[in-house]
Amino acid sequence: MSSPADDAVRAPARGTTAGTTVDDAHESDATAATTPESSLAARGKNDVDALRDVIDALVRQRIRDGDANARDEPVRHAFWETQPVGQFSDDTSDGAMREGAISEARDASEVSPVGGTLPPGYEWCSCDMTDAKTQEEVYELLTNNYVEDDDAMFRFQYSQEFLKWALRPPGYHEDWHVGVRLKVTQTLVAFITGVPATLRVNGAPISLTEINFLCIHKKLRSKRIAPTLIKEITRRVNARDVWQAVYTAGVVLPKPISKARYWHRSLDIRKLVDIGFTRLGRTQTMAQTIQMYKLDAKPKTEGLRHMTAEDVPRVTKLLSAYLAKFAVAPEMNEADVAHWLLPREDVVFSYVVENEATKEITDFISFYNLPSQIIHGNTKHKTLKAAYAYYNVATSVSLLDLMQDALILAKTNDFDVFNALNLMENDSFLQPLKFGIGDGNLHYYLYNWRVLEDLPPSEIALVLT
Ligand code: MYA
Repeated sequence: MSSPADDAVRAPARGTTAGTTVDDAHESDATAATTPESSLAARGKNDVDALRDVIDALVRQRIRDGDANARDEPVRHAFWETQPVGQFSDDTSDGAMREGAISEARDASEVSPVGGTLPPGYEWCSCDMTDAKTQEEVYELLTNNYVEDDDAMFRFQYSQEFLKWALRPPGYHEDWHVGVRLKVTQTLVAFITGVPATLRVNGAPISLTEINFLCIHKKLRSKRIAPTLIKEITRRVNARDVWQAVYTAGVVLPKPISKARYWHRSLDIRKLVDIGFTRLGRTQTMAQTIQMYKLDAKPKTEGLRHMTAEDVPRVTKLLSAYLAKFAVAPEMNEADVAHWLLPREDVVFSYVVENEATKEITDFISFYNLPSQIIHGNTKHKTLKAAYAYYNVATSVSLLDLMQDALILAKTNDFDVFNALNLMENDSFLQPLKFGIGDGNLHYYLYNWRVLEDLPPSEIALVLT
């Protein structure tokens, strides 16, 4: 999950927040992002409070942007500077650096069979995600300690069904679901996961792991446990002869291959305003705003229906052909497509358009359900129900028309907001469909794989859960 903060909209997004105002959504100018300044203008605070908010927001923005900082000193990364990842100091201009692995693969049998050293009183475990008690423990840890927005108003709340889906794709390994427990009570206090995948990067297919759900209990923060967790999962992944990884984060680390942005499309504007996720534009009434976001009751695309198991081969074909267009994309076989894209109640929603005459699947819609807990308490609502655009392919209609239907389907399924990254061809529908730009970035990273040139988000076709 995940994109940065202002005072207008806050959504947890892998360590950052996302923001939009209703004004943003209908302005045609892409620079309509909520800025600290614009949020100041829109609020009725006194001058001192307002000024303090602006300064806070600017500081947060600089930190997120890894903009060295105001003193012109490079941000140091005691851990990340020791890892085989692209560094900000890399000079790729003279042809001395090659695209590809940074460190050579070793013999997997040389990998240490024992885990790294933890602080006294803690021990490593593998989390068996088929076990109901373990699922509950992981759920509890994440529900109370995972990604929040900068102002601690919302926190991701992955459901247990979602976690089972995200962590048990074909070929998954239980030992890549790494936990740390308190020895005495066996309480789970930290977590990081990897799942196997194949990612094509600038033409090279790489067998790697997708890393996700890095989480440390709030009481154990800032003790350098994260590097220990990362080294441990690296050891376990290397022991299975895998030497590369892909991951996303809101924070800036050495060194992103791409920077994407979240956009938000209001579906239940009244609730979004109520919970402080969005605020109304200065000149708009609630009635006007509801009208502006109104959607048709039913999708428009002829023949749109739920995806079924029978569609898997044809969806695999359609999706593979589409993903081939992008510089960075997963390679999915039929088993992967069946796992990741068949509908799962309250987890992933998928729809196809089948051509009556040819029986071909021509179009595909998918989004997943990732709610956030409302933790600020100034509302009767407990949960923000958010749909996240996943993989979408349009060939018989425009992507814009197809995504208009996706919004209708999300609304029908009772979602409050529809979120999408500006990946792939998503730019073509974001503004026309009244998405408002978030004010934070989601950075894409590769571990032990150098990419010579940064990629625009339109070249990234990987959506991680
Ligand atoms: S992104 C989601 C991250 N999770 C959250 O935001 C949940 C809430 N936050 C927390 O639980 C903690 O604050 C975390 C840090 C655990 C994030 N990715 O222990 P520390 C570096 C990578 O004192 P804490 C996701 O899940 C930081 O720059 N590194 O810090 C993808 C510093 O290093 P350096 C991060 O706050 C995860 C060091 O940790 C992140 O107590 C991909 C400080 O450690 C971050 N999101 O804990 C992981 N945040 O000094 C990498 C901070 O060098 C996988 N840090 O700057 C790499 C591939 C591994 C496999 C390879 C196989 C070949």
